Amino acid sequence: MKIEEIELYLVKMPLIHFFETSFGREIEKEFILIRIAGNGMEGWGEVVANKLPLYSYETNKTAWHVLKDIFIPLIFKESIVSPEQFQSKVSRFKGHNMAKAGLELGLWDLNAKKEDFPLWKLYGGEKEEIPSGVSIGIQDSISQLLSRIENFLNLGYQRIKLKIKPGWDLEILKKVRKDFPDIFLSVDANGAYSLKYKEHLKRLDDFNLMMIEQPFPAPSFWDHAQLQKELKTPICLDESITSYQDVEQAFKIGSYKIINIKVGRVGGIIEAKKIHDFCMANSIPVWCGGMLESGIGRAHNIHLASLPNFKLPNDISASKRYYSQDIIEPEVEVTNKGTIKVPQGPGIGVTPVKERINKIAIYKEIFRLD
Ligand code: OSB
Ligand code: MG
Repeated sequence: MKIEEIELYLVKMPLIHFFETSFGREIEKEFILIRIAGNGMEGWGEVVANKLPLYSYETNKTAWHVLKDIFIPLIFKESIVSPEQFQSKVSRFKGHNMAKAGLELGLWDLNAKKEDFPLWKLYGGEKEEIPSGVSIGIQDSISQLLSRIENFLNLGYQRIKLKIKPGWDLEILKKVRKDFPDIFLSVDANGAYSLKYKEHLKRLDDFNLMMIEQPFPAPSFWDHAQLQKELKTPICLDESITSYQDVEQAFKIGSYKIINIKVGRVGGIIEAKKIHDFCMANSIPVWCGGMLESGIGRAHNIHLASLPNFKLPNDISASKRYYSQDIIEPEVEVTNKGTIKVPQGPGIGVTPVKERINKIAIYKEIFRLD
């Protein structure tokens, strides 16, 4: 097989409902799609960077730059075809994990299609359905929050995750627990606190939470370990973990009890699997995080989440929880048991709809083997 063509799309999709975290409110999602063509087949990847460097330092422009000027020319020059070859050539370049992951995902999809295998089989996945949770942003009022929780529970979601920050934490949790005493509940601070809040954060133990995700800014390994020593609620790291090495270092000092794996944040599936395997060997459960992906990125996440140590509900929800119309067919659906079926067709197992992608594209560029 030869890679003949790589196309980048900068696209924009309005969110059905705003999504607010401790770092700000998003009303639309701007991201990059990658189409890789060779031997009459196509693989698709998604870059989960945003317009602004709020979640991490990467932006769509930094990703576009390294893709166009460094990684794509390298693929053509070195005749790279497989994800493994790709990683062996780009690992010397520091950072830019979301850009690397987007290309690697496209190569995985293309290679799996060539083998006529669904991705989950290539990865060693074992589940036919994965448990689905939902991440609920900061709302304008507590009554809006309570009614959103109720709606998602009625749709079957197995776990509710609430975004928190100072001023939107203990009070809302009291009210949520009053109305929903027994649900699987977790919170995500996106780094909104510091160790100065230690005593305040210890009160989270009163709410029977599955975890608190990323209380302190990345990486704060030592600070997280200090909090975990005094907190019964498990700490789950998200932003702090950008590689296998981070997972290993933070394990040694006890910074976490759970890991959220995002392919984009750690630079691809190969790194994600290393993290998965390390955590499995050390009895650390993992789950798959989300970046409000389109159906393409989400389909990739579903295959990854079929691996055996994805033991907790994932931030992978139905297409219509995010967007009025997704860009894949069939769209992602959640069963009334709160699960998502892992696609069985080759590659990502869903079909990107070109007309819809072209409609949401702001800018496109195509690169060819010459
Ligand atoms: O911290 O997990 C996060 C979305 C954007 C940026 C960061 C996060 C999130 C989510 C959404 O929580 C999860 C999803 O895609 O459903
Ligand atoms: Mg998070």
